[in-house]
Amino acid sequence: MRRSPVEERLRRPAVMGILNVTPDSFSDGGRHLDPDVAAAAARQMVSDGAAIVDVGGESTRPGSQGVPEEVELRRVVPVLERLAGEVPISIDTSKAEVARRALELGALLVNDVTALRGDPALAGVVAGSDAYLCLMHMQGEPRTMQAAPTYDDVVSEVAGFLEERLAFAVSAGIPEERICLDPGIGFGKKIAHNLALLRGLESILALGRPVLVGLSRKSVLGKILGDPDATTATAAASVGAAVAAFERGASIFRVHDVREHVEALGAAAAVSA
Ligand code: HH2
Repeated sequence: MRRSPVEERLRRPAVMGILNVTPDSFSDGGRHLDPDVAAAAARQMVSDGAAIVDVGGESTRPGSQGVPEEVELRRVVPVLERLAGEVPISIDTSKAEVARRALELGALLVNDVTALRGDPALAGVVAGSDAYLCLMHMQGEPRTMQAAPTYDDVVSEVAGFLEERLAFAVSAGIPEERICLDPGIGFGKKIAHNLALLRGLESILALGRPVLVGLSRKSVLGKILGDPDATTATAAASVGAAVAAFERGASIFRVHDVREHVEALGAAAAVSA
């Protein structure tokens, strides 16, 4: 099958619901460890208006260590089996084998926070399928990324990185029209870096691909609102930031609170139409 471009399948603004099947994710860790509970949560997200549900079996929160492939598979496969053919799925993984199993079970999109740098076999798995791909920017790795993020010019460095990873993915045989790009909010970035990237989203959009943003409940939003020790943020703060990103051109919004984002982005889209 020849898949339509990302922007046709995930029309702007598209909401991607977050389903972490992990004990330790920063916001919803431990809530979806029972596969039946996880599958029910995914179905609810779709009925709340999510265009796709991003299933992940490994936390990438600051300080996290990563988990072996068998653990990630054990967490996500039972959920994917329950949702196969029913709920549009994105698999949040950087491991080729996890992506391969998820695609076999009908996943539409591979969301790789390492932008094809984590597992050398992943590009081939995506190229050999008709999946969509999200390439995200991260400075460093989750274990250490928030220790001392530094940039000379964060916007041009992130845009340059994404341009290079896009070219790499295309050279590996993944059609450009199936790829979306993500500045990686909170991944090796201080508050000012995250804000600069959102204000400068135009430079990433100039690469010609739809932009996905993950702002939902991230500590940067809690910090902006005055709590220097925040580790998370409210749905209201998340929605406000998502609408601002939408107005700057973002297309896909990775969120925990699906209904709130669907309504807010729907209203924002109607106003700006
Ligand atoms: N953020 C997280 C995980 N995956 N993928 C993309 N493309 N963009 C993001 O911003 C992004 C992502 C981190 O959030 P979460 O999944 O809620 O937490 P954890 O990594 O602790 O599981």
